[in-house]
Amino acid sequence: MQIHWPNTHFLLSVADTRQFPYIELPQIAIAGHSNVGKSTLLNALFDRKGMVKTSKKPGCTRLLNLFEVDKQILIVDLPGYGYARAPKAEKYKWAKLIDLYLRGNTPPQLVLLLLDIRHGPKDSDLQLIEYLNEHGVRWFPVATKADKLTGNKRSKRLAEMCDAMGGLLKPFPTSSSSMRGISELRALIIEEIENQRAVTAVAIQEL
Ligand SMILES: Nc1nc2c(ncn2[C@@H]2O[C@H](COP(=O)(O)OP(=O)(O)OP(=O)(O)O)[C@@H](O)[C@H]2O)c(=O)[nH]1
Ligand SMILES: [Mg+2]
Repeated sequence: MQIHWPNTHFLLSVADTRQFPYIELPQIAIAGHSNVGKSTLLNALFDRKGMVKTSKKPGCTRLLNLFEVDKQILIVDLPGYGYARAPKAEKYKWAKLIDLYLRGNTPPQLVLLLLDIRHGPKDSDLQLIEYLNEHGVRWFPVATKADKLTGNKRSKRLAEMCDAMGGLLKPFPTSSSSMRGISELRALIIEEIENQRAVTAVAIQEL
């Protein structure tokens, strides 16, 4: 079944978590290294080319960008980390913003961790995974730019990436160029939200 999200709107950009609005919607955050393809993947998910600003130069997204999908989901595009040429003060500011957001009053239900299929997880990705595990934030790996590898190489790389991240979660391959895996990723997000809703309903019944 093809899932589409025709009613997607950009809500606002937030430079400081204190500006984060109170919105009672399940929230999915998109995290990853600078230039991994976060904004491009969002445009593919939303099926709207220019909605999220993309760039050939790394370090383009420096704010939390909020999008509302079908009045059902809040998607937060996080600033990319690990851009080697960024000034130290800037890197610190990004890390602080992500930290305050993930541990704040409005944490996401799931973080989609995007990894370039050509490079696999870098140290900065592994650090984020450790941070998410320590703080009990659910995450799921998504491999981007799957069009850059073919057949066997792609499967082998996905298995290697899985091993490098502890062997439990196999990255979900996507390509914003060929649209491979995009509809399936929408389905995965919806399934995650429905499962979480069911868990919450049971927990409320048991109170
Ligand atoms: N071949 C290919 N290129 C892609 C794909 N997704 C993104 N790119 C390219 O990768 C570059 C970076 O994409 P962005 O979406 O701006 O990356 P980002 O992760 O949002 O980067 P920051 O905002 O700097 O953190 C651009 O040149 C994109 O065209 C893909 O699926 N396949
Ligand atoms: Mg971006």
